[in-house]
Amino acid sequence: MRLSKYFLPTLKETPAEARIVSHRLMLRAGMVRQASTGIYSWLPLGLRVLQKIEAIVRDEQVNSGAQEILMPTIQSADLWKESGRYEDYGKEMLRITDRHGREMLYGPTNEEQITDIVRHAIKSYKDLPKNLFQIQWKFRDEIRPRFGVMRGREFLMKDNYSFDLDEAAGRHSYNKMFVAYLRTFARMGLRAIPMAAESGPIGGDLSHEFIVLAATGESEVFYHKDFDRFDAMAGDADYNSDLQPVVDHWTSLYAATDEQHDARKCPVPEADLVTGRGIEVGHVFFFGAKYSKPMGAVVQDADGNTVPLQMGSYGIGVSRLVGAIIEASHDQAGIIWPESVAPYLVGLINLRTDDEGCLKASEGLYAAFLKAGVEVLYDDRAERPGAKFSNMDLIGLPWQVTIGPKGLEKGVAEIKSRASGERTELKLSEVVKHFAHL
Ligand code: P5A
Repeated sequence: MRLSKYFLPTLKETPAEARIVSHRLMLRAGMVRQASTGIYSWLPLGLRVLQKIEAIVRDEQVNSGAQEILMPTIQSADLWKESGRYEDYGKEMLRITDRHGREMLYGPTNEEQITDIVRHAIKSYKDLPKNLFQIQWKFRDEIRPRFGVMRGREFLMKDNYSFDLDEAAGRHSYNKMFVAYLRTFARMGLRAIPMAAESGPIGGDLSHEFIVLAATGESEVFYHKDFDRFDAMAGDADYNSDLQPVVDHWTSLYAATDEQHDARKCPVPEADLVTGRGIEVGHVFFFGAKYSKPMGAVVQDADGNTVPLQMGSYGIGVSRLVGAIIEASHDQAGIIWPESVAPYLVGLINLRTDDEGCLKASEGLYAAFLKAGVEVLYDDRAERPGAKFSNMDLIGLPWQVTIGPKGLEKGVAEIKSRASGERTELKLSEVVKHFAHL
């Protein structure tokens, strides 16, 4: 993409309404624009990141054996009356009446809707287990929408739902998601710590939140200092094997959010306890028959008995992750995207559009990048070098490739790593090959 043509409405000033760094940087880098309180439009640069995150989430869901579906955003209130949650959900639910006076709602989550689908389709233990996921917009009329996309009213969630015959099988499905979440967040360069959590309006008595540590996180968190020595990956555990040891390993050390933590009962001596802040990027629940029983989602077991399905639900805040990744990875100059979610891998900068040699070399490189399938944003604008550099630093692409008259005399381009700031030179003929291999 040529920057001269790109719709990238960056801001010079720091917007006054943005209180945390990710919100400020997303507005300044032209990634999103607020439409109304807690509701955002995604502009080209922001949407690319959102889609990269979505792709990783999807890939890890599919790897774990889950199947993708897409449910509507608007639901009928009738289903929620069946489960008993219609009244309980309170003001956070956006309620709508259609032209026939029917009560509808914009889904804040989809337990009822998926239970309705499954109760009509699954009748026998032979059809189990099943795990269905979607990546779909949700609406929660949050009392305090804030921090940009981190606590929005409309937000993108990956939600999935597992269906099993008995509790042991349900627990295995829960463990699979636990492992899938560890892998998902690690691929985005995040360290997410699973913490025992309250299940709140979703229900059930087994639940973990996945928390990314960040100074600006909404939750106060308490965890054992040895977490710092845990490696980020969940290993290469096979999804068909017993995953309880992996889950036990990750839950062996104390970790709790302020909702759960009680200083008087905390088993960790003060000297070993770290207090910090965190962002909840995922939340998993096992709630057995909470929805299947009142909604009549039952199957026949091997002995011909009718039993309610054992269910769990699992959420990842896809749009929240865009903010969380920025909170975890930025500096004074702007965003530092991990390669896996970067909107483009390379920012190509032509320092002198008025110099024929620079123009020719830059255009040549740009064409070669495109041919090699390297994602590149090409600053071909007639701007000052300083403005170009600060713009590239702000939007945070992992690599900057600069063409200038001095380098060209030696036949080289300058390569800068956004993360380390380290600069090297590469022969022009080597540049595309170098990035095509990353
Ligand atoms: C699990 C999937 C659920 O809704 N039902 C379906 C369960 N869980 S949850 O914890 O309430 O939400 C899952 C994740 O969604 C993100 N999230 C939000 N992101 C942005 N703005 C919000 N207002 C918001 N609320 C929830 C979080 O990442 C949460 O872990």
